[in-house]
Amino acid sequence: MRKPSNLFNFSGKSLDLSISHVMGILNITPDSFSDGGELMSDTGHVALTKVLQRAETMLVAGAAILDVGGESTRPGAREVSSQEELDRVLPVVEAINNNFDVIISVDTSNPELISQCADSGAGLINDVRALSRDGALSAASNSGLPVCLMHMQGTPGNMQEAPSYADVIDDISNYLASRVKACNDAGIGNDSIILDPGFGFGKTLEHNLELLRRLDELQRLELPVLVGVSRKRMIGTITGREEKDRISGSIAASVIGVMNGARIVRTHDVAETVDALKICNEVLRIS
Ligand code: 7PJ
Repeated sequence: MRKPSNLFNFSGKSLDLSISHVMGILNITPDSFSDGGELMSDTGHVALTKVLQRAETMLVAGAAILDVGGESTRPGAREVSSQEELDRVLPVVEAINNNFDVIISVDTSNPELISQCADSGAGLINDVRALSRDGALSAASNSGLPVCLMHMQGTPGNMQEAPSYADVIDDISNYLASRVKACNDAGIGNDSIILDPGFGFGKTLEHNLELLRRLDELQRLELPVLVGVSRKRMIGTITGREEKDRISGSIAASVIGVMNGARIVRTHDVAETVDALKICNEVLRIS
């Protein structure tokens, strides 16, 4: 029996979240975790032609969403000014929107960018700080866009120093529930919220593994779940591989995430992940 479809509306473009989908990562930064600098020119400007080529490759490979980010959350990364982030991200969102029919997610915590990205064609605000910056909630609410709320313990600068939880799932779901409430109070309804436990953001390897093992418990919040494990340190620690060689490990973790309820997988490696999720989707189709 087929599961009933479950359409989620990304600013006019809908996606059936009864099955899983791939979100391709487009980092417009000189210093991101694993692909920093690839989409910038030698002079530090956005290389739009390269971005559009990468976007097209991801779309042909089956990405449903493209996630555009201009701030590196790598521990110790240089902070970008608000204007610098806008200058990196908005032209890319506009160019993708003008050239392709795809849901564009903007990976940002910056209220200014949150306010402006809808006009450029964004369909989702993806905030690793769960709209906690001053002005972010109201900016998101005013934009009318759906949001992805991610859990992080600490800040990118200190989050890996000594992460600690009473119970990793309870603590994260309590935090996410409090952010959902804050969104609701600001006028963002549950039909516009996606949740993400934030793999690697203030978590030890053991925390990340327990999170993956027990991810289905996040279903208690009754909202779609997104996971991002792509090429992260947890994959490198287990496999002993450098970032570019973590594709198989990342896919294994993503598949576990989807089998435990995740419906969007954020990844650098779209083609490989799309194939893996096709298997998951067929297996999950029979209920
Ligand atoms: C995530 C993200 C994640 C969501 C980054 C990296 C670090 N957004 N942005 N979830 N990670 N929603 O790609 O390794 O896990 S930046």
